[in-house]
Amino acid sequence: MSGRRSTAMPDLFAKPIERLAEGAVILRGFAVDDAPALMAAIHTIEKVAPFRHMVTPGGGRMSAAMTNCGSRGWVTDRKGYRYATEDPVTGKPWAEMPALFLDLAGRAAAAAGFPGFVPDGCLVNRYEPGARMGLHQDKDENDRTAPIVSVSLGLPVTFLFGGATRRERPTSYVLTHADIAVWGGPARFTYHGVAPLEDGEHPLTGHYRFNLTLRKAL
Ligand code: MD3
Ligand code: FE
Repeated sequence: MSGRRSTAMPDLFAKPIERLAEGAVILRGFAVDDAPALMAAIHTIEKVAPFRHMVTPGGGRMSAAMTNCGSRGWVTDRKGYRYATEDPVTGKPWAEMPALFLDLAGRAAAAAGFPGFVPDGCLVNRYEPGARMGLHQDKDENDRTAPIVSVSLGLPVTFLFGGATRRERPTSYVLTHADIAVWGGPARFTYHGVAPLEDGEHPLTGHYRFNLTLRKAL
């Protein structure tokens, strides 16, 4: 026997797992209990390293505002994309990775079939209405075997999941508050992006959507 629950009594609070492709899953509502603490942690992180709109090598201003925590933070400027141990704006290290981020990322990765995930950096994206992210691959990380775990907080957004090449037409999924997505194995280098954020009001985040992407950069 496996615990008190039998097949006669379904778990009304069970959270659905959606499989988009081999190695790509969405864990709906996985972070719901942790969301208030995650938001509090984001506010601590942004006091150390404020949100800013970075510039791409091509000179475009990113519409999502970004900061990082952990020993490696993703940055971009006219010189290129890279991971940095210090914030180029303040010259100081990023805020330490909160224990909750490590724990939640490890639990989500394990639930998706990637046990033992220990991220060393977390990029924090903040979207305001109209902000978007064009189709891209995440390929600045050295550890190509580790998955990426992404946590959505606040306003919902249409997420675009493409293929192994830019030419493949993406499939749309709505990512809503407290959803966690895990991208590993054959899905790790899939092209992806997000459509412009629609205006709205969320009790925890106001007019914003936040996204945490936990990575193993080194
Ligand atoms: C699929 N962020 O920061 S999260 C990013 O909502 C980024 O802020 C988006 O793409 C956001 O790089 C999308 C979903 C996501 C993140 C990483 C992936 C999907 C992914 C890596 C590989 C494949
Ligand atoms: Fe990405």
